[in-house]
Amino acid sequence: MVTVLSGGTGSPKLLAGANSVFDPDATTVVANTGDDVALGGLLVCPDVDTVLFLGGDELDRETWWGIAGDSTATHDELQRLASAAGLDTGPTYLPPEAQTDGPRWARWRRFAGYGEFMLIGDRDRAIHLTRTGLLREGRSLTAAIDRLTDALDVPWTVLPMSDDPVATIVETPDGPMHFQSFWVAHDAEPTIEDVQFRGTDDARATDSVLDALDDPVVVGPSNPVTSIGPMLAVDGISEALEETPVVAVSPFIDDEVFSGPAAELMEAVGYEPSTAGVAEAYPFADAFVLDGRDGTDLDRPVVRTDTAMETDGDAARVARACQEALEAIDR
Ligand code: FO1
Ligand code: CA
Repeated sequence: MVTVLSGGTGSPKLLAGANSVFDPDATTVVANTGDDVALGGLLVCPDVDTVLFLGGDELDRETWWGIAGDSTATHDELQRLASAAGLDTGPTYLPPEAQTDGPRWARWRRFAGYGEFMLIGDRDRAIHLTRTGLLREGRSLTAAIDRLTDALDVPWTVLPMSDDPVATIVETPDGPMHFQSFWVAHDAEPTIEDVQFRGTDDARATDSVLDALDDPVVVGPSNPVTSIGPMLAVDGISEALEETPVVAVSPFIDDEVFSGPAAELMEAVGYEPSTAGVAEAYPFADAFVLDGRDGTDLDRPVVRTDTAMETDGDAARVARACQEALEAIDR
């Protein structure tokens, strides 16, 4: 049994080749929901969905989000109508005080305005409609995602980190921005002053997540701040990670990041943007998988391999290194 903590790109890339190493029937993926966004009354869960589409063999592997070959007729028509009607196409992030009414699942991540600042494909939208319908009927996010996992024939168990709403907010000189606003609408350009996880005061890990964290854990090469950070801020998760063997794959080679804004985000919250900083951010990790070119000396066991993942074969190699590192952990 193994549990993989996953954000939107690094860990899904690892999962893409992991099935030859970790039996999918015995693999649970706990996905970040800090990036989730309520758009047009629908809950979009990007990191969960990347894992679902990957597992269901539907993922667009160019972007690592959305469904391959999806059409965009509804999105295009929404944009056309909004601008023809002279409506606000946003993104207009509602202030926190305006986020306490309405359904709890939408809290902290609701946007006003018509049109859509994120491109939602037609088949992708069917996922959001189904998920949101299940939530409106009163099911938990965990239960809704369980239905989608079945529908898409995903080989792993996929769990959201929490059933409670959490939103990653990036503080910038232009004010606080929801992560999707920062990432998609502002192209990750604003200076990052700080990162907050709104909602974590009241967010708890589900029993399913706590059960999954009884098994050995692999933290994929995700962004430690915005992919793994929200999980660590949810009550119960850090505590559970202290108690179980954990191996983490660094998303850096020394101080060179593989992709994305991890370096800027880590600096903003006070970590060195490097493998050493990742080790500091993960005090619960018992071993690390580092790239062969990474010269960082760590105080914990290290397995080195080529951690660049272009193909599923590369991912299988990194998964084998994770397994070797888990075996090296002295229990
Ligand atoms: N990323 C973009 O850069 N532009 C988009 O328009 C966009 C739409 C989108 C729709 C659904 C979805 O699940 C993901 C989407 N993403 C888009 C990716 C998303 O911003 C990222 O996957 C993450 O949240 C980072 O982990
Ligand atoms: Ca541990």
